[in-house]
Amino acid sequence: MTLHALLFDVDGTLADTERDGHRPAFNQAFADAGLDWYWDAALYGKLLTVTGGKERIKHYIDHYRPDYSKPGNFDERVSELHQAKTRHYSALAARGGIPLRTGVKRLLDEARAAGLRLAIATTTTPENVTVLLEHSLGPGTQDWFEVIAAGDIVPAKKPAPDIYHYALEKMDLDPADCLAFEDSENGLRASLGAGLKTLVTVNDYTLDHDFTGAAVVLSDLGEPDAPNRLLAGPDLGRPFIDVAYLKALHQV
Ligand code: XBP
Ligand code: MG
Repeated sequence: MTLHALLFDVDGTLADTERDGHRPAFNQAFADAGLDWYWDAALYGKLLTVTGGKERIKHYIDHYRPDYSKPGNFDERVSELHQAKTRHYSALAARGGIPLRTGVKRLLDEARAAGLRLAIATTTTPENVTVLLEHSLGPGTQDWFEVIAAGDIVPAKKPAPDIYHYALEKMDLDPADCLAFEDSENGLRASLGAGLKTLVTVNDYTLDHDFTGAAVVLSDLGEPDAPNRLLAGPDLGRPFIDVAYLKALHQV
C-alpha cells in the first residue's frame, strides 16, 4: 500500500484552538449579548462532548440552564450568537493568539516536500480554518490543502464520518491510501467510521478520551529537539513524527 494523503482535523490537532480560541470567543459573545452565561475551562471540557458551536450552545441551555426561557426565535438567536463568536475567534487568531501545536508546521513542510496530498476535515466553521492557517501557518497556506472540508457542509458532524467521506470523495481517494490525524474520541470515531487509519495526538481536553481503534496515540507530533511520548500503539522507535514514520505506520 502506498501512502498518498494526510487528512487533518483542526481543533485540538493543528492547534489548541478550544482552550485558546473557541472558549474565550464564546464567552465574549455571551458577554456582548448581555447574557450571564460563562464557560469556564472545566465546564467547556464537558461541553466538548458535543461537536459544533451552535449545537454546543443548545446543549448548554438544555442541560445547564433550565432557568433560561427560550425565545420563539431561539435557533436564530443561537446562530447570531455563534456568528458573533466566530468574529471574536477570528480576531483572536488574527492577533496570532492561537499557535500551532508542536511539530505541525515541520510535518506539513516535510509532507509537501515528499509529495503527499493534504486535506482538512473539521467540524469548525470554514472562516475559522482560513484565519488560523493564514495567521498561524502563513499567508496563502490554505492552498497547501487540496480540500478543506469544514462546518455545516455535511449533514452530520463528528462522530459521524460524513466530513471524512466528503474529503475522500473530493480527492477521489480510498481510505487505505491515507492517514488521518485527530485529537478526540468523537474525531477518532468519525475517521474510523470512514475507514481511515488514524494517528491521535491528545491535548489537555482529550487526555482521558477512549481512543480504542487508533493506530497510535501520542502526546504530540514532537520535534527533533523535543521528543514526543508514545501513549498507546506500536513503538516504531522514532522520537518525533516525520514522513518516514507515517509511511511505516501506514504499513503496520
Ligand atoms: C471541533 C468542534 C468545533 C469547535 C468550534 O472541531 O467541535 O465545533 O469546537 O467550532 P474539530 P464552531 O472537528 O476540528 O475537532 O463553533 O465553528 O463549530
Ligand atoms: Mg479536534
